[in-house]
Amino acid sequence: MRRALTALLVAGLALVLSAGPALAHNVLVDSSPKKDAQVESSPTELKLVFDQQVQAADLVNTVTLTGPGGTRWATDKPKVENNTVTVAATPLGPAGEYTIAFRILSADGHPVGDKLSFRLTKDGPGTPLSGAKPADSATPAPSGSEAATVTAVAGRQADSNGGFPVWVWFAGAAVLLGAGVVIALRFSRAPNTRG
Ligand SMILES: [Cu+2]
Repeated sequence: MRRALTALLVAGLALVLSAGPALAHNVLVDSSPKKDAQVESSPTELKLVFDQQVQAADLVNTVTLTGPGGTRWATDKPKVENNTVTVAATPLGPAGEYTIAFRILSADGHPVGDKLSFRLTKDGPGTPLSGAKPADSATPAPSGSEAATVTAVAGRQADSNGGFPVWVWFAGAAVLLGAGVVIALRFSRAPNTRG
């Protein structure tokens, strides 16, 4: 019985430890355009490279592009390949700062989001998404608030769909381990009480 108890403890420990490496969030390690890069012409695709595999999750994975004055620029659905997320982009417009905002499903099952900017140094031929208006104009920007709502909704979805929080793993492991110990003790004591 002591052997069984030991095996159980080892199994429980292994469960907790094996979950360990996967608990780290993905971190952005490279991109194209690079962070704070100056580009003369519009990139045809935006690329984000992470330190770990990105999970293919259409509901969570989003990449948006915001241009000068808060204009929104069309980006395609993100494509996930191992550690890399790419999105096709339309030609950009006025020179200025463009910000890539992303949200991806991390290897550990958590949504991870961040943003980075690059600078377009020459005007491009593109136009922003139809209906998009500068967010800093005097009139409220419907596209901006819509986008904010979409992001908030996506965030909420991501929170509810984004895998188990860390504490669930630990709580689950603790409960399993505790139940196992109780059962093991009960079995190991049974012969003594009878005899
Ligand atoms: Cu996490």
